[in-house]
Amino acid sequence: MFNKFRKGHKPLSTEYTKEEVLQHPIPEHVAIIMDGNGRWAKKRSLPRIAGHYEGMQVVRKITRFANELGIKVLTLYAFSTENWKRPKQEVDYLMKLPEQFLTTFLPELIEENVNVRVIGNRDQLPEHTRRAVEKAMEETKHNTGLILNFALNYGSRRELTYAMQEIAKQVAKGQLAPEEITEDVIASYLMTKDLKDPDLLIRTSGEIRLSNFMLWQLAYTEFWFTDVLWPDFTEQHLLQAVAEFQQRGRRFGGV
Ligand code: V07
Repeated sequence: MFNKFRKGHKPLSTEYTKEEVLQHPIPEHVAIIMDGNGRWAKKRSLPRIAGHYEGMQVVRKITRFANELGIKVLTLYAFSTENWKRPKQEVDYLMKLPEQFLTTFLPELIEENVNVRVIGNRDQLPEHTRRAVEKAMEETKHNTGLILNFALNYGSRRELTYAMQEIAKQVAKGQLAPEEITEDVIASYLMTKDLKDPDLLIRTSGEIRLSNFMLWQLAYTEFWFTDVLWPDFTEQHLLQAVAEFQQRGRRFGGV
């Protein structure tokens, strides 16, 4: 209580240990908007792509730790449908990261029983990127450990639009009555159909918005925002997010 604040006015947040956090229920599905890679690089007078590279190393580190904590699904927003508007050379570099990540880390992810998945439109990806992610999905599809789910060329409105088109086709064919369109039916047309909704959403880098990420799936999710830039994100930050999640009462609109 008395030392909750430093001499200045920066809140001194509590450090948590893994053991402490493991004494309470762990969120099953954690989703992360990994923002701040470009800003991290700019602060160091490095090109933006250096920030993306560093961010990729943090993905590996946090994946390992999430698995250790017993998190079942980790969804990472790697590339949005809006990210194509960035300079071509940055997009070209970003499209090499899935391969680079998988070339470096797939053997150890397999060793750790990780199941790699991708949500998003793969058809618009460069051939080399699509092949790398499809190979990883194929090689890990029977793994029963952490589901490492990358949102790659993902946009939530695009996902919902596509779902509505598919449902409308069923209705037009007379195979589905409008009254039969339930929440469960809609969820079954989304790219996350095999996953439970996220329990916890983390966004780094101080932006307090969703940026077209999992709009349907985040309806009851707890949000945790931090000013920390993604390349500076550590295991301790994840522990902090999970610990605060554990302290919040979740009532699903009930009492
Ligand atoms: C990307 C690194 C993390 C920070 C955010 C932007 C840059 C890992 C992947 C990836 C994607 C699919 C896959 C395996 C790895 C990735 C992109 C960007 C486009 F199957 N990191 N990372 N993909 N960054």
